Amino acid sequence: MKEKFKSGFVALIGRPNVGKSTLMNQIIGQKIAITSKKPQTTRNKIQTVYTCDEGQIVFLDTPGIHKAKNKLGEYMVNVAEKTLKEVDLILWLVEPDTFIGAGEQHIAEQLKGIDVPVILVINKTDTVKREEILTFIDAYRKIYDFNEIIPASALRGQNTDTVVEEIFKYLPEGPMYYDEDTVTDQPMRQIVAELIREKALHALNEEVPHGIAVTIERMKQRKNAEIMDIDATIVCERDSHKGIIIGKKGSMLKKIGTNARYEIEQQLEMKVNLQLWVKVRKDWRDSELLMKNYGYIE
Ligand code: GDP
Ligand code: MG
Ligand code: K
Repeated sequence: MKEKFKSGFVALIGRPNVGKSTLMNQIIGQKIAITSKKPQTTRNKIQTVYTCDEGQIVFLDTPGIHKAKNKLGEYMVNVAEKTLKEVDLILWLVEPDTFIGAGEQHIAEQLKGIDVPVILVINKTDTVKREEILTFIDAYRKIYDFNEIIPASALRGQNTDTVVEEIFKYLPEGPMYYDEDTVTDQPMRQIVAELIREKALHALNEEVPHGIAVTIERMKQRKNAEIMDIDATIVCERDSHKGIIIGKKGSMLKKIGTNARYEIEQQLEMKVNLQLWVKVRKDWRDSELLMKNYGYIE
């Protein structure tokens, strides 16, 4: 007899850059959450949905839990903390290391007050020696009584199927929250904006770190044609940043646009005509009003 359908919400937590988005993309098999070498790439709570015969997992890609430095930081911490209490399971990603920093200790302390199963994934095990992995497991065992500890490589897809299996072990019987074709509840516009932001972060150097946002002014398919016209604006904090983003004779903006267009075309499966603009909004990260405009506050 077939077992009952299981379902639930899983919060992905962990320090910026540990590979949360990569793991989610690997499991879902499609690029939704953007990834980059720079920390704090994911600003929004992105829901991705994994459905199979056994059930359905709704992932919440929570921004990193860290100390807030400004309004945007505060918002991200709040989202993360609230999410933890409402989910069916917490999936905590860490780097393979025996040194457990104050940040991890802080998370472990927080988890002790929450009555939700916690699975620890020690990610990036492709970067360490096999025999070292046990020492990392032992170190993490000491700070929290995890339900499971799984070494994995999100990048290489090693043990990511085990992660999925173990999650199902802890999920309750439940309904199908989303139909089986759904992989995200993020509107396509937002995915497009995030892809452009990702390409900008990749192309720009440290001089323009996280002070950029992307807004989509227009996204419209041409009548009777497989062509999408997109007008988007990269918003930055300083005139000097604007110069860097545009580059010599527009070369940087062109590079960002070309890379973004290529990937948007893959996502939308149609030709894309992308027009990029750059605008300066001073201190937008500290302004609640501007954050509302850019979709970071509901
Ligand atoms: P997030 O901030 O936690 O969402 O981290 P990302 O998913 O954006 O990943 C940050 C960086 O780590 C990217 O450059 C990824 O390619 C890289 N990364 C993620 N998972 C792995 C892994 O298993 N092994 C290695 N070597 N790199 C990884
Ligand atoms: Mg991320
Ligand atoms: K707990």
